[in-house]
Amino acid sequence: MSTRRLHWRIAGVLAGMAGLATSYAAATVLTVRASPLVAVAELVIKVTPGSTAERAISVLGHLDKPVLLLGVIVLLLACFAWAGSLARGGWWRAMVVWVVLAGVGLVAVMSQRGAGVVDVVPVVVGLLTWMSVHPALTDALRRGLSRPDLQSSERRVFLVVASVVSVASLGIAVAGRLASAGRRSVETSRQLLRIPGVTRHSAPPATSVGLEGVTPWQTANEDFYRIDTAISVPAIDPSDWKLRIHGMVERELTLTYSQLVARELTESWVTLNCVSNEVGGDLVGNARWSGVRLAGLLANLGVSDEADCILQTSHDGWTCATPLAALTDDRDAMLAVAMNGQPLPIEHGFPVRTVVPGLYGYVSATKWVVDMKVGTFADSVGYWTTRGWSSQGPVKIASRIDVPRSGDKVPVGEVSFGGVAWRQHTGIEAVEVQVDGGAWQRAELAEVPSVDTWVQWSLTTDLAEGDHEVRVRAIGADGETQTDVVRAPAPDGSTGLHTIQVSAG
Ligand SMILES: Nc1nc2c(c(=O)[nH]1)N[C@H]1C(S)=C(S)[C@@H](COP(=O)(O)O)O[C@H]1N2
Ligand SMILES: [Mo]
Repeated sequence: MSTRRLHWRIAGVLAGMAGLATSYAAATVLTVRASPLVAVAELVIKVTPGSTAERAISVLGHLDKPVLLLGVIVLLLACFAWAGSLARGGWWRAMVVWVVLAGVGLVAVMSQRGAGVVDVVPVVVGLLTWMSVHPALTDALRRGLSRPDLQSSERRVFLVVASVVSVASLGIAVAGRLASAGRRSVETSRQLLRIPGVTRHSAPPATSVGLEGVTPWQTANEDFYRIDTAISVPAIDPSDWKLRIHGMVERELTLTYSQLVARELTESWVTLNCVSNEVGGDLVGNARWSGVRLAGLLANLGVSDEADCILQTSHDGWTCATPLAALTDDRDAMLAVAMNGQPLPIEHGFPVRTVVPGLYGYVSATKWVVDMKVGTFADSVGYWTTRGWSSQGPVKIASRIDVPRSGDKVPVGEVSFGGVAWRQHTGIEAVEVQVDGGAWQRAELAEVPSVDTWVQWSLTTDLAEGDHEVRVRAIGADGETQTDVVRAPAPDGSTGLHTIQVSAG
């Protein structure tokens, strides 16, 4: 191989490594996950047939993951070198390789459980690095293309650029690692944390209607929807956490984490949902929360009779105003410290968040909560309320068809439909299903431990051959029937009936 060819390959490899370094730094600073590279390795595991994976594990023992990661890296280096030599024939040839590699990375990160928009950022950062660093590296080489060999000045420029890129990549990777050291140490203390009184409970069997395809009644932490305005999630060590409760109270209270968890813990199943959820959407989840009831905490503070809300502030400056009544009545509004028997995941508010049954998250469920100011709605305005959302956010009655999926083909004859319905803190009395505008048929309901959770429903009905439209509606324990009037999520929650199309044949 001529030294020139080698130069082109080295340029590809260095550009590739630079992209890996910046995407690693972005991932470690912005997300709670490993870099896209690790996501690719995990994707390989996912798509490997079970028997092959088992054989690999039995041959390699516990080294299976490092070996796999190494394999991915070697393969990538080969791709980088290949992109480098392709660039000789025109810069766009290499671009195709970079874009395809980024596409693989994108598929990998999005196939991770609970992946969101932030997980895309490291992939984009890596791609932009490839697309900008690679031409910079090959600039000097390209000028020498028409001659049999590089001039010494071109060689020098290439070496300088290559060194700068190498050092900068290493520096960026190390800086990312240092910048995220705080969060990694918080994650370590989270994993070591044992909170007395927090128990692990799986869903009571009676909560399931036993129909495959219906969303599990209990949502696993990894599958729980996530909504927040944090670009980089706050990492707060429990030993640094404090909550100040002040405002229209006779006695202010500042609580440390150990003082909080030393109080009596309450555990309850609560379904949380987002006001942005569209009809039929999945921004809703049900977990068992452990925490300290706010009613008990507030009872000792001498809250003023004139107060009607609490303005909550999170560590990252997000705010919401919550009606005082919902925090002091008989419901289990709490400062939650655990979710499904585990200390709160960092992205769900570690170490402490608020959970209020019956209210949308945007007016109640403050993650990383650090401040509560007792006051009035007249002078307390939360983050979303200044952006066109209503100041009050009670959860609206809703229902959803999970199975079959819209567009599915189903057999002629008996077909089972199933899904979930919710009306937190009021409860669901009945769920009804309508086929092709016919009579409303009552579905069967599973059992629920309280009125604060969603309930699974199922209904088996006969379908004739052909296309059908199926709708669902819920009826609350207060007699309210879910409206078919279609309204968008803003300003206080969507309405309308979830409707699907199936074809029997
Ligand atoms: N600190 C903080 N807390 C927040 C938010 C936020 O942006 N920042 N979003 C709220 C909204 S709109 C919802 S729906 C819930 C979502 O909680 P989850 O991400 O644990 O599901 O958190 C609420 N708490
Ligand atoms: Mo939300």
